[in-house]
Amino acid sequence: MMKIFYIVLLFLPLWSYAEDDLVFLHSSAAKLVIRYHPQFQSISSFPPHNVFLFETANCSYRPIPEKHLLPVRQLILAVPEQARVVINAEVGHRTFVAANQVSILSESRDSLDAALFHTGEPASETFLFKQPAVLGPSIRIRRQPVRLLWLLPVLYDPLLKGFWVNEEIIVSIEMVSQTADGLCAAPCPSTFLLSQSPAGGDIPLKPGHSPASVHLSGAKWFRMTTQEEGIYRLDYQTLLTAGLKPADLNPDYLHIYYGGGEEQSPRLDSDPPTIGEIPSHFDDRNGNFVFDSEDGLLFYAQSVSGWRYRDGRWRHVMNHYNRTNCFWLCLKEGPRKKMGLRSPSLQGFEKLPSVRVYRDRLFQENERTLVNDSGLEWMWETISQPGSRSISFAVADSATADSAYLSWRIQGLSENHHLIQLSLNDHSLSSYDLGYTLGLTSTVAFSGQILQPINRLGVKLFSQNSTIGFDWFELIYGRWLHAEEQQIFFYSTGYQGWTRFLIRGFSHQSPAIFDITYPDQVTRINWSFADSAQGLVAVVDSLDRARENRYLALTSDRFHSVADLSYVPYDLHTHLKAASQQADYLILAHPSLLGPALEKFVAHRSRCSYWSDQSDPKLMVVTTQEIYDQFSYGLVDPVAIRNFLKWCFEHWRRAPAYVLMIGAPTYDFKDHLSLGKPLLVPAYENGNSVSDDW
Ligand SMILES: [Ca+2]
Ligand SMILES: [Ca+2]
Repeated sequence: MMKIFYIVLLFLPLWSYAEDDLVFLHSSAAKLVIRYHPQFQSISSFPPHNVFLFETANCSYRPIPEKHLLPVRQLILAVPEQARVVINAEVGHRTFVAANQVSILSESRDSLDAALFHTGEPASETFLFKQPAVLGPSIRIRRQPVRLLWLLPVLYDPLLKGFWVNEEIIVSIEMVSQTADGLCAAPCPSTFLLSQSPAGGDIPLKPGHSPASVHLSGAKWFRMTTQEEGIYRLDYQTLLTAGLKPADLNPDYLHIYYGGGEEQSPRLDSDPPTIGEIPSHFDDRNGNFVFDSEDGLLFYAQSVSGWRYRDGRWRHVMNHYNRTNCFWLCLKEGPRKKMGLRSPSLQGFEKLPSVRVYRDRLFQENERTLVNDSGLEWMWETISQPGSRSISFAVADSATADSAYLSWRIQGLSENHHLIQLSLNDHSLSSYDLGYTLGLTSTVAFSGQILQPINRLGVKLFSQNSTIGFDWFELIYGRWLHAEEQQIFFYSTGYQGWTRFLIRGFSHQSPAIFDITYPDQVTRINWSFADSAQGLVAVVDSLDRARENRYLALTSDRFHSVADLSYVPYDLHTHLKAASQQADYLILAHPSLLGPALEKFVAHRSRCSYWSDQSDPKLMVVTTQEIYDQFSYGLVDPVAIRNFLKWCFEHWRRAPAYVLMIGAPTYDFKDHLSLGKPLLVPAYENGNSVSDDW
């Protein structure tokens, strides 16, 4: 049966005073999107060091001389008993006013909680000033169940001790049906009846698409491959190519998931991998909450081999099996995880000392020479006695004077003592006596020896008949905050409290700034031009000394586009993991090997004559990609295959008695040797041997 919902909006009481403050951006089946421009009497002229009086007066705009009214908008929504209202509010441009410049008087205790103020700070129990849109409890007006919705133009910031004055609030109001068990089902088809006042009179609606007109039955998954670290923009055309109609999709239903990009632990008792939602930002160019051709969904992508912040320090990790990373688009109902926005007041921060140098980290590991034919141990250089190697690397914008740290790893490759000297640009850094086939990771501090742009790391071996390998190095050094080609990654290492970073080098466009310390907590940061003629950008943030933030500042032309978005025809959480699965004979093949030959083989093996004890033998073909999707979040990993087989034996209704793997392994997983050997089914390397006993 079709349920008809009506959302009735009533504006109380003197609604006619400001008729342009509410704009209906969008209305559709069960959704309404409104843009609210609070009509402050003098929002643009808040002079400093003056006392202002905000008055909470509902949406009454009675002009009172010398009072700056707080134009709280009150809307009334007619909500059927079986419906639930989902509110989502975002604020646009806003201005900061310090609390000591404002005093607040509440006049309307009948419908709004009194905003109790003591010394310029709101009482903790008031909901006012905490979020831009607040939904009141369910009440009845003439037997009609309704909810009150307040749009609040001023938010209190306890950290900065002051108020953000919102010049724009975009609020989406969505009705969803509520089933008996309290879960949210598909949006109910409905019609809007909009009324300006109890006396009637419809507000004309602007024509537009109907995002909620597409019904989603369960989650739909799409795989995305990312090549390098950065901000990716999933655009209209890519969604279209994947078979979606972006304009019909609710942008809130586009969820991005990610598994961490790292190799699985080979331990048998390790926890199964999980994917989690990461924040995204809907780049809605025309602000209509519809995914138009100019719009995009932004998210931050880590690289598979790169920096991770763990246990209070930055570490470089290496994924031995993958060069590219895997992210997921999940289309499902319910609001996606949104990227937060840190928006410190940029006024008054000129007085803070400005930071122009940061500690950068450079990690280089070149995988050129294989040790013992083991795919996991590659060396950059091998050196035999007596001999030396020089390794060149480039450093940009180094700020000298500061001390720097160099860490590296060397590996003994012969049964001798190895006498080694390490130097940087012909200055000796340290000497070692390394025994036999041991490995050594060491760090040395130094200052003043970094050159620009080319540096030479020297490794000299003195001992007779010995062989060593040079594995990797890491350099931590002072570097100027200078964007290269409109992009810079930088760290907050060593700074604390309110800090102002001054970045040079942004020339032709305004950058976007992201805190990318944790991929599941990526946040945008507001900034300002300290000097727009020079492209000097000021980023202000409050820093905790115990946490080394990592930031990415870049212009939009440095955003990467998602090159492939491919539909996955199964649910990532249930497909191969379902307890109802069964197979007697499991065939595990690389997707490129599916085809007539394999089909013929399956038909052949399915004949009952091969199976003395089975009248109905079950053969099943599973691709390596299906296994990766569910057991290593989409990445190539031999541990995923082992863990999948373990899962079959522990959970399936009928576990396979036979497993046939079709494909071939190679120890050159990432094709360092450029031999072009495909990695069809990866094998687990333990030292220099491949084994199934692990
Ligand atoms: Ca749009
Ligand atoms: Ca290596």
